[in-house]
Amino acid sequence: MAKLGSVEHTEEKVESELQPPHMYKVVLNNDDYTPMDFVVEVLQRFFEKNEQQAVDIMLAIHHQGKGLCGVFPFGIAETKVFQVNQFARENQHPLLCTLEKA
Ligand code: TYC
Repeated sequence: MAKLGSVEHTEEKVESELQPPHMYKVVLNNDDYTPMDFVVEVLQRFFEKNEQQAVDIMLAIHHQGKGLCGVFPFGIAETKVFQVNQFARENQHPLLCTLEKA
């Protein structure tokens, strides 16, 4: 039995210790105003894409409405969303980055 404040470990572990972390998709959404070059820069700067990958993802978003940037544990996904939306606002673009459960 796990006791509060103890380091005791038995086979009766809490579920969170046994399961892999829940993963979240970080998604970019299309809009009519954000320049294509800016979206390509975001994909390279925040999602470690090379230029060809970034252009391909940007065009997929432009034609299909949204696109996958990466899949991360919640804390990392949340931070990426915050940083991308902050970077877009700082540059006066309406680009919207969102989270979806994977
Ligand atoms: N649709 C935008 C344009 O024509 C380009 C764009 C692509 C915007 C992807 C957002 O997530 C986006 N300038």
